[in-house]
Parts: sequence; structure tokens; C-alpha cells
Amino acid sequence: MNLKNKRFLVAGLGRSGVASAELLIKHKIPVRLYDSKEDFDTETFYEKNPNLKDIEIILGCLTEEEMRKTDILVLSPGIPTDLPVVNDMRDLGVLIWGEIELAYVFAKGKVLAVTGTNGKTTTTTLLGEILKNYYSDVQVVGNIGIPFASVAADTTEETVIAAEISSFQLETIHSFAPEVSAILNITPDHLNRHHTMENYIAAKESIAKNQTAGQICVLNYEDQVLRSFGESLQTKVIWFSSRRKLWSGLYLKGNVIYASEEGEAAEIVKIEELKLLGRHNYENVMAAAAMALGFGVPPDKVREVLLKFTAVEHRIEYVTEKRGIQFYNDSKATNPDAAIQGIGAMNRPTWLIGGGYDKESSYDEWIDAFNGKVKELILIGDTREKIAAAAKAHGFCAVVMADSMEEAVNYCYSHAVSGDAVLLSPACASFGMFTNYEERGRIFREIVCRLEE
Ligand code: UMA
Repeated sequence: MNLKNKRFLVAGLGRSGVASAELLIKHKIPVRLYDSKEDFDTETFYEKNPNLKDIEIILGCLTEEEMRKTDILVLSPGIPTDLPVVNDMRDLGVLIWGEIELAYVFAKGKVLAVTGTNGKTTTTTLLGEILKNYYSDVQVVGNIGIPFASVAADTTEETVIAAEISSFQLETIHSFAPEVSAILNITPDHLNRHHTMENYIAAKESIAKNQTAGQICVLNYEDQVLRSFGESLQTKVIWFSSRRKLWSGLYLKGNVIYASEEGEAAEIVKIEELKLLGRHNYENVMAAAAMALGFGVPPDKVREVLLKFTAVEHRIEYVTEKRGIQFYNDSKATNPDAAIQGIGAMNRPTWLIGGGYDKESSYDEWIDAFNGKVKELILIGDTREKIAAAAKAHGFCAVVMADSMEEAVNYCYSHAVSGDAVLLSPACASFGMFTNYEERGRIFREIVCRLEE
């Protein structure tokens, strides 16, 4: 398809929209921008994105005339694909692409793509580190926070791309075909967006839909949905399992992770040599290793990275599980934007510990992002009254004050039930109670580890 003659409309003016528009401009392709938020601050947007200063922005409702001026609509992942405006444009014959599809069409090199309900970020980060240990030009992109479109123009045939891809992003791919894909697990999530579990599963599974027989799909053998999916695939499947020995694939047996081909097993790493903890992390390790090995990275190059890789500390960092309650340290969320990601990552009812030093932030969007997930908000630090007032103004009244981190953690532990999560994601800086966010996170972890089971 000759894209030079196409008229693009980029919808959603967040990170994906900006990167998509900049990519199109680099290729000298006409583009207009659209955001449904009527009071979107275009002045600040142009200031922050000087490359886009001459590009028209349409806000609020799109008229049919505007729709008809479009050949390809590039949707940001946060925009549902079944909105009336998207349906109307589809009916008018407009092609609906996601940012990932756009980036893929322009990018050179090879893509290794990771999806799944949990563990995507750790697996993609680890995969990126392994690839960097063997290839000289590696990019780590996608849902992890760096839009694929932001690097697509800089790629060459030699570039190797590790991409974290969400179900939202997969809904709008058409030709996207990674050399190696992985689906880590599928459990209910984002059902407000996908409506049914079937739709959510279909979105996740579509990561492999364009892959050919020579390409690879890495799948979790212990996930029933993925087991039957893998059995139906034409693509080569590499299985991994943390529960049983496999004839072919990666598996955890005793304290060793093995890679086996037709019954010939070779040790990759012992779990006590890893710095990542927990069965879910061993699965992430196996998935990243399976992808890298399948792509052609030598086992010793994989192992070198496995030995030194640590969890992304203080960033939605899984601490431990006690009495069925999972604890997460997101101390690095020192502002409401970062804390929105923290709560966004939770898929259990959550006891949220927040508050700290007052940077005069607005907490409204953070509280809106609670989205029914927060059972109670436990507040510490200078900002606690201000956040409590904002929460109340938004109709969220389950707020408790604590005088120390210890009191906050103990409160959560004595009220939470099995299946809940406790998340430290303060939305504020740490000053006043701690030296920095690292100390705050460390103290949280220590208190959690001391809790009696
Ligand atoms: N908007 C509309 N109409 C709508 C909805 C949104 O115009 O109906 C506009 C908003 O007003 C805003 C813009 O769209 O201006 C925001 O777009 P976006 O929500 O797609 O956000 P981006 O900044 O482009 O970030 C997206 C991903 N966000 C979502 O999927 C919600 C980021 O994942 C990702 O890191 C980034 O692209 C780069 O690829 C975040 C996320 O929460 C971390 N992902 C979910 C998750 O991990 O669970 C899937």
C-alpha cells in the first residue's frame, strides 16, 4: 500500500498519539490529530511537542465531514475500538490501525513480542537485556512505556526489537507478525473494555495470527486456554512449564530450569542463582529464555543475563504473598501519574497506601483511576488531609489515616483477606518521612517481610 497518498487521523494525544504523528511527519505523510477530550489543553500540548506545532488538532465530536477526510485512523490503545465514532468511521470504509500496526509497517528489523495478563513488563525487560547481551542494536518498546512508533524510524535491518504488547494494542493489528511471540498467561482482566473473556482471549491470541510456520510462539503449558491454543497453531510452539517436565520446551524441575529438545535436557540456571523470586517470576524467566533461545541467542549468553537480572526495584515490585494476600512495592510512584499506572497494574481488590510530601499535585485523576479496585485508601504523610478531601469529593470515602508506614501496613494486613493485594503507591514524594523513595520502599518491604503468617 502506498501510504504517501493516505490521509491519516491520529486519535488520542497521549504518548502513542504523539509518537504516531511524529513518525508520519518524518515520512512526510499528511496527518491530523484528534482527542475526544473537549477541554484538552492544546497550548501546552504544542509547547511540549514543538514538532507537531503546525498540525491541526480536532477536539470533542468528529463531524461526518472530518471522518470522510480520513483514509486511516490510528487509534491509541486507550481508545476502545467499539466507540460509536470508531464504528462510524469503519462503516465509512476508513481503515482502523493501532499505533503498533503503524510502527510495524514502518519499522525494519525483527520483532519479538510478549503479551499475557501478568508478567509482561518483567519478561520484556529481561528479554531486552538478554538480546542486548548478544546483538548490538536492540530496542525495548511497547506497553512498557516507550511507544514502538517512537523508535520505528531509527530501526535498520539489524535492529532487534523486544516489544511488550497489551490486549488493547493487539485489537488493532493487521499485518503485525513477530519473529517470536509469547503469551505468558491469560486470566480475567480488562473486561470492562473487552466485555467478555472470549474477546479478551481472542485479542491476546491474535499476537500469533500472522505468524508463519517458520516463526515461533512461546506458550505456558500450564494455562489451559493456551494449551489448546498451542495445539491448534501452525507456527512452531515452544512450551514452558513451572509444574512438570516437558519432552520439548523449558521447564522447572526441583530447583533447576532446563531447556529440553526431544528429551535432551540441558540445565539453564538454578533458581537459587536467580535474583527474581516466586513461581510467577520463574515462568517469566523461562518465557524470556525460550524466546531468546528460539531466536538464536546462545545458551551461555542467556544464562549470563539471568544470573544478574533483578526485578525493576520499587516499580510495581512484587514483594511476597502472606495468607493469600499479595504485597507490591510501588514506592517509585512519586506523582499521581505514576501512581495511576500502579493501581492500573493491579488485578485484585487492593488496599492502597498513599500520601507523603506535598508537591501541590492534583489527585483527582489518580482517584478516578481507582476504578472500583481500591477497597480502602490508607494515607500517611503531609498530604493525607488533602488527598482525603479529594477522595471524598470524588465519592470515595473508604479512607483511613495512619501515622507511620508500620501502622499503615499492619492495618492493611489485619483487614485484608486472601485474594486481596496491598499496594504501596504513594502518588507523592517521600520527603518528610523518608530520605528518598528507595528508603521508603525498603522500609515497606522490611515491614511486610516481618508480618507473621
Ligand atoms: N482518549 C480519547 N478518547 C478515548 C480515550 C482516550 O481521545 O475514548 C485520549 C485521552 O484524552 C488522552 C489519550 O487518548 O489524550 C491517551 O491515550 P492512551 O490512553 O492510549 O495513552 P498513551 O499515553 O498513548 O499510553 C498508551 C498505553 N495506555 C493504555 O493502554 C491505556 C500505555 O500503557 C503504554 O505504555 C503507551 O501507550 C506506550 O505504548 C499503559 C497501560 O495502562 C501503561 N496499559 C494497560 C496495562 O498495562 O494494563 C493496557
